[in-house]
Formats: sequence, C-alpha cells, structure tokens
Amino acid sequence: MIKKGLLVSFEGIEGSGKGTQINLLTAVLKENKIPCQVIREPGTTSLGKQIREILLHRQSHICIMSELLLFLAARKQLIEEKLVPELSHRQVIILDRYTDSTLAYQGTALPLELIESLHEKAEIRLKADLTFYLKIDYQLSLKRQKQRNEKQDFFEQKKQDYFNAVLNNYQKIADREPERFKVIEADQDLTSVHQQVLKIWQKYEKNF
Ligand code: Z5A
Repeated sequence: MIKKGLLVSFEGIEGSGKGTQINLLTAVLKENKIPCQVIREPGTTSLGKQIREILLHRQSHICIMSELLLFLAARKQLIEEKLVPELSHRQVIILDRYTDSTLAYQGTALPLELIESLHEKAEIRLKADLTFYLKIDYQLSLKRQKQRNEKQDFFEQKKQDYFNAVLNNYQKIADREPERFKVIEADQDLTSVHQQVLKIWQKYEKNF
C-alpha cells in the first residue's frame, strides 16, 4: 500500500475529553477543507461492534488474555477492512483510541513486551503518526463520568488502583515516544485544551 493518509489517534482515560476534542479538531479540518474521518476502536467494523459489546457489557468472566486477543481481533479487522484502503487516499483518519489503549489498559495485567509481540505476530504494524494523549487524573475522570450520569461499562466500574496503573502505562509511552505521543494537560477548560491540540496539529500539518 502507498500510504497517503495520516493516522492521528486520541488517547486518555474515561472522561478525558477525547470525543469532545475529536469533534473540535474535525470541525477545524473541515473548515480548512482537509478530508477527514473519525473511527472508534473497537466498534467501527461489524466484527468490531460485536467485540465491543462482548468486552464492555460482558455476561460472564473473560480472562485477561482473551480480553487482549479480542481487542487485537477487532484491531486486525479494522486495519484490513478500513484503515489500509482508506489510508491510500490523502486524508486524516482520526482514531478514538488505538494500540496505546491496549498497552495502557491490558498492560495493567500483562507485560507490555508481550502485548507488543502479539501485535507483531498478528501483523498489526500500522502505527499512529501522531497521538494526542489527554492527561487527567482519576478523580477528575470520575467527576466527569458522574456528570454524565450514564450506566457504567466494564472498564468504568474499575477502581482507582486500576486507573492509576493505566495512567502509569500511558506515562511510560510518553517517556518512550515523545515525538509521536504528545501529552496535553486536559484538566483545563475545553477551549484551552483545544488550543493545545491545534498548536501541535498546526506544526504537524506542514508535513502533510
Ligand atoms: N479499551 C481497552 O481496554 N483496550 C483497548 O485496546 C481499547 C479500549 C481500544 C472503551 O471505552 C473502553 O475500552 C475503554 C478502554 C477500553 N475504557 N473505558 N471505560 P470508550 O472509548 O468507548 O469510552 P471512553 O474512553 O470511556 O470514552 P468517554 O467516557 O466517552 O470519554 P472521552 O471521549 O474521553 O470524553 P468526552 O465524552 O469527550 O467527555 C466526557 C465528559 O466530560 C463530557 O460530558 C464532556 O462534556 C466533559 N468534558 C470533556 N472535556 C472537558 C473539559 N475540558 N472540561 C470540562 N468538561 C469536559
């Protein structure tokens, strides 16, 4: 495949504002006539939707390795069915979560090296070109979740220790890959967070 598109992902714990900031960035791209689309992981392909339902609203125990393999199955399908064909066009594909989520979340129970080697074995090699990590702490995540007052899914029911481990894993990625994985302080108001995203995007856009 000749890759003409750009893969931009958003990461962060629940309520960090991924959906909100994706909408704001998409509006700017559209205003500037830059073709773009948003993809949610898992959940964009038909298989992905089914896997999302199994994982988020599980009816029985799923062991951690099966959980990991299900996320990978959804990702593999997404790459084959959607990302590879779409990236052959010049456009920005914005991913609401991608491989870093797996390292951060499933990495709370499994070694990061194992997760990376399974990606490699499954030939999931397509990496995000640019990632915005919306960094907030657990207390703020909880507060925003409560404001929404929605029924909690499997991951949202997890406790503080779990989310601190997720945050720790995100930090490891930030330390390891500062060029790609951009940390945004997301405990500020919507507009300030958007300005930070735009500043990074505008620098990056020049190479696109
Ligand atoms: N998961 C995994 O374990 N492994 C994997 O490989 C992958 C995923 C891919 C999918 O959740 C779950 O799957 C996820 C990890 C796991 N765990 N959970 N839970 P998801 O992606 O469907 O949902 P989410 O991450 O939980 O998204 P979210 O709760 O919708 O959060 P968000 O998109 O980051 O936030 P938002 O919807 O933009 O904002 C949340 C609320 O806060 C909303 O009312 C906003 O108006 C408000 N908000 C946003 N920004 C601000 C600011 N700056 N100030 C004040 N209020 C704000």
